[in-house]
Amino acid sequence: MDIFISDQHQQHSPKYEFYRGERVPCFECPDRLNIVRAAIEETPHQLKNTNKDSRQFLERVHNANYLRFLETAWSQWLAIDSENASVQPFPSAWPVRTLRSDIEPENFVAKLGLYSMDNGSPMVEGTWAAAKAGADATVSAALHLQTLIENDSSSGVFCATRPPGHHAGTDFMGGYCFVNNAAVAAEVLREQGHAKVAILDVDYHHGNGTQSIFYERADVLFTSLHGDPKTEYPFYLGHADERGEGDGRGFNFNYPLAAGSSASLWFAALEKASAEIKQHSGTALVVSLGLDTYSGDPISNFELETSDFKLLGKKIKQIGLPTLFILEGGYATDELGLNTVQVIDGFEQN
Ligand code: OKP
Ligand code: ZN
Repeated sequence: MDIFISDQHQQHSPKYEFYRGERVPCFECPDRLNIVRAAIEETPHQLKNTNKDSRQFLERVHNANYLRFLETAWSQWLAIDSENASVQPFPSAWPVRTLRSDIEPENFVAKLGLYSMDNGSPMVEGTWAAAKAGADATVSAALHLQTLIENDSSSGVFCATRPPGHHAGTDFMGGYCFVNNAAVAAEVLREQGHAKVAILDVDYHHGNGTQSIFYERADVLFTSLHGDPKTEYPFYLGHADERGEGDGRGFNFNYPLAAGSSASLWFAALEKASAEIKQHSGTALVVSLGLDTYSGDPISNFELETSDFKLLGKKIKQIGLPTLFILEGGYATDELGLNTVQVIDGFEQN
């Protein structure tokens, strides 16, 4: 399988996030992708160039005000005080019910709240460069998949990027995510002539951003297995009764599972999601591949073991569509490389 790894991800290296009331070292860290890269370099899989420009696709997925904010956030932060260079900004106020989100405030922290769903996306000077490079890698991978499809409809391509993307919506960041790479990938495949693209999100956390971006569209099917939002992040989306709206009605499928669910329950839900995808006559599949379903993940609570990731790759292959894997979460850093390679091997070994 050909592999794309974002080469600018290390520029996004925040020190802290908030966790259970404390400031702790970030779970979403550069070592994650360094370890994935090292594991892939031990395999015969080829590393490809990630240099396509994602701009036009980012503009389809995200609104202009939000993209402008992301691009200029760091200079706005420094403009408040040059000593902010060594400080991470965090939002502290949000325009929830009854408050107005139609006027962009001038205050930087107020803007940060307007464009965030939580305080969980720490930002540093290189965040935009890393997020943009991740989207560039995604576009490069999606276009490459298209060239492979012309020869072999069962092809797969893997794109390893960070920060992840699936919590980011049209005009907000959240949960470590700034730009929605899976949505960018789906838009590229649509433009390449796929009338219907399916997304399968297997990250532990519901892909609220991806769901919301396509919620009223019939051309992109969204399916997701995840920890039940009644107890698990992102809490406010991801329930089974969310089936899409307007043109998108019937094109959204959530399979929430109780925290602590076994691997066999998880694979049973995967069968259901796969059946929906097969029924929808899509011609390409984007997998939001979170590996935080691993039993050893420090912030998640499913029970998949390393060998289960090989089975996951095999099951995804059996869906029978050209497949683009996009890395999302996975915070058991030491095992992330091995678990990633298992998915790739499982997909290839059919
Ligand atoms: C991102 B992805 C917030 C701490 C909790 C939420 C987890 C984000 C997971 N201050 N963070 O889906 O793996
Ligand atoms: Zn996750």
